[in-house]
Amino acid sequence: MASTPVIHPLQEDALQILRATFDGFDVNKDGRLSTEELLRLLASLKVTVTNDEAISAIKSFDADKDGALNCQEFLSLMTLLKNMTEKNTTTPPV
Ligand SMILES: [Ca+2]
Ligand SMILES: [Ca+2]
Repeated sequence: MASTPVIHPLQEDALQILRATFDGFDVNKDGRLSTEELLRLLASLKVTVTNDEAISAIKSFDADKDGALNCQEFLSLMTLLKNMTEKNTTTPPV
């Protein structure tokens, strides 16, 4: 109902945003993000990765081994990225 900031990992709202982002950056509309498309998407999120890092990220999440990320694979990647970002801002238990 009320629009709250995204504080929980991947609520339905966040999923919808990510799906829309995926669509927006899938330039050739083949339903997959190539390395180049992923690089542009991450850059728009202010996540700077090298070409090599993008390739290895795709490899790690490429469940069906087609060399690109489909929407489901992309969501897995973004969940991990989000968790990493959140860990950075959380005080680790001593
Ligand atoms: Ca594509
Ligand atoms: Ca794939």
